[in-house]
Amino acid sequence: MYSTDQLRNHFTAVLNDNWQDGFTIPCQGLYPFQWFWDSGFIALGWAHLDMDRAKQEILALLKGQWSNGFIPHIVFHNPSDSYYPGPEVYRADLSEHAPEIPTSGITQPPVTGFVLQDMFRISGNSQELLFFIDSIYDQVFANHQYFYENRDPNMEGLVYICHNWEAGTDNTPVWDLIWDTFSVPEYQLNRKDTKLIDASHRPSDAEYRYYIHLVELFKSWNYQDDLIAEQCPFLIQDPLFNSMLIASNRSLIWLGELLGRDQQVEQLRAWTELAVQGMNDKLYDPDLKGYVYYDLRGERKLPYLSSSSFAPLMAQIPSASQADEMIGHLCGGRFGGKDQENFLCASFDPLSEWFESSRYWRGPVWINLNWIIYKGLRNYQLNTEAEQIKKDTLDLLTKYGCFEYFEPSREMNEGLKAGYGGNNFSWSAALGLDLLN
Ligand code: 9YW
Repeated sequence: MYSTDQLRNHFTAVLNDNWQDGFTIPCQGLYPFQWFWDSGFIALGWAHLDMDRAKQEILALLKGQWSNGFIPHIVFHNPSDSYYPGPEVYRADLSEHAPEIPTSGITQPPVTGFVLQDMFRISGNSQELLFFIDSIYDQVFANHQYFYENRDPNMEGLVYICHNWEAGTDNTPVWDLIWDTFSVPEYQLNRKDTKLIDASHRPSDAEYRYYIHLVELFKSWNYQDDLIAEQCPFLIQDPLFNSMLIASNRSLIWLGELLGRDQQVEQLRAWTELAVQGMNDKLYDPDLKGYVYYDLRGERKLPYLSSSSFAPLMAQIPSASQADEMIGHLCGGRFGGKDQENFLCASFDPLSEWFESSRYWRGPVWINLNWIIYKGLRNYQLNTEAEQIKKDTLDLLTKYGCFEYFEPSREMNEGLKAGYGGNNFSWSAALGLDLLN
């Protein structure tokens, strides 16, 4: 057990070790570049320690932004052969919008907007930080504009993701239902992750072939959004992704008002209003009492609960009564367990036959989702549940260290190694720091 000071020192050491020249890698070996949503969570950690590094983190991400506003999920700042698939697989240069610096060609949940508002709060509302935010506001706005103008073909306020890696929750069991709708060639994979991490804690090769196949399709279409919308077999409206976009809209509105950006604020308000309505009309499942995915290609709801089902709380999307229904799953519910035998919050419904407690996004607890849910519960003054998830998060980090993901069962945790994936993982440290402050 660590004391709070030791824990803070440990989190700080992890971030310092993972800092490269101007940005932070998620984890040594496993993830040697800069990832989109990682960079946001990591910037929050830096904001508590060194605001200049937090700013550099955001600027480094924006170096990878495409001319159409798109922000890729990986910016390959430096060469490394410890990760697959690298820039030579993505071939982002096939797009007329790609920048000079090599990037991937898919995106991730857009967290930058709300991270900037949090950085401003952590800075004590510093005028200098507001100047910084003003200097990059147009770029972050352009990213939201890209989403609403290119990824909402039915004008419902809900944007789609076209690749499982865009979700951030790479192999949630729900994607299996999509993989069942098409087949893919026997690609030769060059995986590095399974050489570094126990393969039983990672997605299977069969799943990776689907991931690579989607990238091959995008390349054959030169990453043109209209062709992706018309033909991609994976086209999903994701409650987590849309919640991050809406939470960021709200922050850009708040910051935009301070900065006198009336037109952009008006546009953001219009997107947000439609988006909240879309989330509640289409993605809330009253029987399951949570938000679920919608498969646009198959025109069907995918009615399964995961930790993503609770993310809308952070973007203030549910009504107070919906929020009350949703939290029935946490303390004493299917996620926490009748006697709270699970740490909050498993990444997939622990009572589902598809739940796997140690495999990546099929069950383990992830610190960033816990942080998102904690923030959401606080928005609704659901303090008992908020304190439980905060305690569970810090307990896991204290007991096992800054792992990438964790075993949800408390019983299995006793005496066993229950931190999985990469160790000294940046967002686990950064968000741990944020929770301690
Ligand atoms: C991959 C970097 C990324 C995260 C994702 C997580 C994992 C694997 O690691 O993705 O190869 O990109 O699922 O959310 O951003 O930490």
